[in-house]
Order: sequence, then structure tokens, then C-alpha cells
Amino acid sequence: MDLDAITKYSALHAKPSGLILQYGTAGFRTKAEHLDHVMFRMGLLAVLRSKQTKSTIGVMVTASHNPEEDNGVKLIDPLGEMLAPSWEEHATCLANIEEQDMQRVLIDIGEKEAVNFQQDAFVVIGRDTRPSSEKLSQSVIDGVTVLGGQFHDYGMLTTPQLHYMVYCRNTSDQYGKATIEGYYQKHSKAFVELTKQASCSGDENRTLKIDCANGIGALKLREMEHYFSQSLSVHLFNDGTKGKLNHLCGADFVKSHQKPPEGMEMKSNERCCSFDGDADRIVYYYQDADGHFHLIDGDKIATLISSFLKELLLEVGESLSIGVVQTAYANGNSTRYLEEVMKVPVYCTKTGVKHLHHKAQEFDIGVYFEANGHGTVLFSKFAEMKIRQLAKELEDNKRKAAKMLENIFDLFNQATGDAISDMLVIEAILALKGLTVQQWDALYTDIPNRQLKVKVADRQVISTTDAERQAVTPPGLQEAINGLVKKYRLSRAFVRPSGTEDVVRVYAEADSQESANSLAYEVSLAVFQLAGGIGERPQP
Ligand code: G16
Repeated sequence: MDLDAITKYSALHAKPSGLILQYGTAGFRTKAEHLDHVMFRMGLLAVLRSKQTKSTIGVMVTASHNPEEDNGVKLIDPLGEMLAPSWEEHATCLANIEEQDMQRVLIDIGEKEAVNFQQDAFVVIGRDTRPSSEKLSQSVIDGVTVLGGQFHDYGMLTTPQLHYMVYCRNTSDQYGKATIEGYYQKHSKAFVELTKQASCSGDENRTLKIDCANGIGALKLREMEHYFSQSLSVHLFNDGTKGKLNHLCGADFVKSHQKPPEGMEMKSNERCCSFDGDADRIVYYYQDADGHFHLIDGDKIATLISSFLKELLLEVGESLSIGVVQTAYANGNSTRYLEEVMKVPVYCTKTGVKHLHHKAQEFDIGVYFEANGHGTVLFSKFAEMKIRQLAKELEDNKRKAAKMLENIFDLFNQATGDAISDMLVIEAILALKGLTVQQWDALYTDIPNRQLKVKVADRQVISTTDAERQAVTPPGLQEAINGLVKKYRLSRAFVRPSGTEDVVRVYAEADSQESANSLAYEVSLAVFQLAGGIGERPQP
């Protein structure tokens, strides 16, 4: 390790004094102008992680659903997963130390993690379309090279595409080819194969309107669409040619405001969906003949997918275990439907794909989706082997079902939730089952709900337990929430500090939209009063 070079380069990526940042739900996120030093230091850390694991590590420069002015960075572990928790601690430590402590901390991490400094290191880098991303990804490259790491810069990619690249590279391309064409070909082939089996394929309904949040999803879909256009035609809106990233559009906007994005031409009963800024989330929706907006969120996506998988398993006569993983934001009626009607075990974890992903790995087939539309389906090695074997050995209808399972396995991104691959799976299932978006929506009715954000001086004063459903601190907050919840029928509410934005999130459900709105407002007020609210008081 050339300590002098590190000191010299580190000074070129100086940390603003007094700035403290935390590796949050999906890495570091804040205003882009505060992130240069963090990027450089994450380049250093990625090299250490790569040396330790003897694997390729990914560094993605994105702030996903956050406003365009923000940016962020996260590291991707060898199997395309989120960074291991002990390394998140190193990341936070490294991001916050002063320049003069840099050498000591790097050596400390090296010793604690038994890093062999002679080992080669390889890092792959991707970035979203934010104006700040190119320069920030250059700072990552500076960090990688000063520690002697090799790198490949993929340039602009969706976040799930970089996860895919990391996974491919560390499995010697067995999972797929670690190129953008490799990604397009693998997913499109599985999708086209699947939809060939649908009786209504080629019908004029196989058109989908997609709001791309003015982000990377538009660029990548344009490159990819000709690979699958024989089975689906996509009509892109908010493709970044005019509007601002995530502004009044995208999956986060649609889910939290429960209304259509701006810039989308919706006709009644047309199937539409929204990606977020880095294309790792998707929600569907439509407007009925009376002009009412209907949101089909991650919970309903999980329900559609798990019911289809169950049907296929029944058809092939195989009893692989299926589990569904949700978070506290899952609508109460989705959990009830999955457990009571579909008889699928459901588990609740803390917010953040990293938590859901690990729980989902406990099943042969683990379906995980956050209500905000972030999710995928994981297949165990045993399930993959079994499915491939059945697809070869079975006959007639059973073979057809096993083939579908095999294509679905190939279509789901096994590294992380992926809006493009999820969209193709959903479109295939709707085509295969001949379901309209309205029929899908009618599986169950959501309990009316509302999400709000509250600004507080320090959101870390709120700590939670029970998969974030109960507040432990500040004192009195949970009691206040309990008292408010009792005032409404079929109600539930919780609060938690966001790990991506400087806000406290409030979620409430109740028997009517008015009650859900009113409960969310009252809980917001309690947060404002008891947790040090700043700025404007919450308004009803
Ligand atoms: C990220 C995470 C998601 C999480 C979301 C909101 O999404 O990947 O798992 O649900 O942040 O997290 P929080 O409520 O802590 O702010 P994205 O799409 O922004 O990367």
C-alpha cells in the first residue's frame, strides 16, 4: 500500500469539515456536492473488499428515487448482493474520519478483515443519469487506482444491471455474460420463450406504457426493446428528454402520492407502470372509466407472482417451499390474502432490500417485495437444479409448466430487485393467464393508507424494534401512536427514520381514506412534537 500516494490523493478529495454521514438503507445519500470524498473513499474500500473476498466488487453511483440534486453510492458484494453489515460499519467509519487518520483506518480495516494487500483487486463501476454522477464516479476510480486496484467502468447502467454484472463476473459467466448485451439477451430470451406459450400473445393488448422517471431506465429500455418487441411493445414516457429526474414522476412519486405521474397520457383501463430513477423499483396502475386511479404496488406484484409460481409447482407436482417476505409497509390486506387465501407463509423484515433478500434466501423459492415496488424472486441452488431437471424429464403439460418455471428463473434478476426484469415477468404472467390489469387489481382490496414525511433536527432520535413496527425512542412516542391508532377502525400506524432521506417516515392504515389521512396527520404531529420537529408543522 503506497501510503504517501493515498495521503496525496485524499487531499484532492477533501472531506468538508464537520460532515457526518451514515451508510444507510442503500449506501450513502445526500446532496451531491458533499459526496466527493465519500466516493474516493468508497473506491478505496471496494479495493479492500475485493482483496479480502478475492472477487469483483461493484460500486454504483446513484441516489435512486431521491431528487436530482442528491447523489449516493453503494458497494455491491460478490454475489451481486448488498454489502455485508460489518463492512457497512467500515464504510461509515472511513467516510467520516479526518484526513490525518486515513492511513491508520485503512490499516485497521485491513487487519480486522485479514486483507492480503498483495492480492489483486477488481472493481466494476456504474452510474445513473444525474448530472453529478460522471464526476463522482471518476472520484471512485481515483480511490480504486490509488490502492492499486484494476477496474472496469460500465458508464451509465441501471443499478440492477450493475448487480447483475458483479454476479456474472464472480460466477465465471455461468449466470450470464457480464456485458450489457449479455443482460439484454438473457432476459429477453427467457421472456420471449415464456410468452410464446400464451394464447393471446401478439394481441393488441400487449402494449405497455412506462413512466421512466426521467432516468436511466428509458435509455436502457430503448437499447433493449428490439430484443423483445415481438412479444411486447413498450411506449416510454418521462424519458429524460425534457423533465427532471424523479420530479412529479417515477415509482416513488406514484406510490407515495397515489396518483399518476405527470407527463403520461393515460386512457381509461390502460395498463401503465412507473420505474424509479435507477430502475430498481416498479409499480403498476390504471385509471378506470370513471377516472379513478388504481395503484398496483409491490404487494400486489408479490401476490400475482407467488400465485402463479404456486400454480406451476402444483402442475409439475413438486413441493418446493415458497415464502413471501414483506416489510411493515405491506398493506394489511395483502398479508391476509397471502396467508389466508393463498396459504403462503409471510415474513416481515426491516425496510431495505438487504434485509428482505437474506430472509428470502431461506426458502427454495423466496418472493420478496417492498410495497414501494422493490423486489425479486430468489431460487435456491436446489430449486434451480430441480426445475431444470423437470423441464427435461417431464412430458406434455407438466413439461410445459416446468419449462415456464425454468424461464421465470432465468428472467428474475437473482442479485437484486430489477424493474426491467420484474416488468417482463409481470407482462408474461398477465399474458399467460389472460388477465387484465383490472382482474389483477381485484385479487384483494387495499386497506386505505397514507404515507407522510416529517422533518426533525436529528432523525436518529427515533429508534425502532419489531421490524420497525414499534418506536423505542423517544420516550412517549409509541404510547402516543397507540392512543391515536385506537381512535380509528381497522387501523395501524408506525414511524421510522428514513435511511435514504433526511426525514422521518410515517405510515398509517384505516378503514377509510379520510381516516388513514387523519391518522397519518395526527401521528406526524406527535413525531413533530416528541422527536424535535423542525420547519413547518405538519398540516392536516
Ligand atoms: C432504497 C432501498 C429500499 C428502500 C428505500 C427507502 O430504495 O433500496 O429497500 O425501501 O430506499 O428506504 P428508506 O425508507 O429507508 O428511505 P431506492 O429505490 O431509493 O434505492
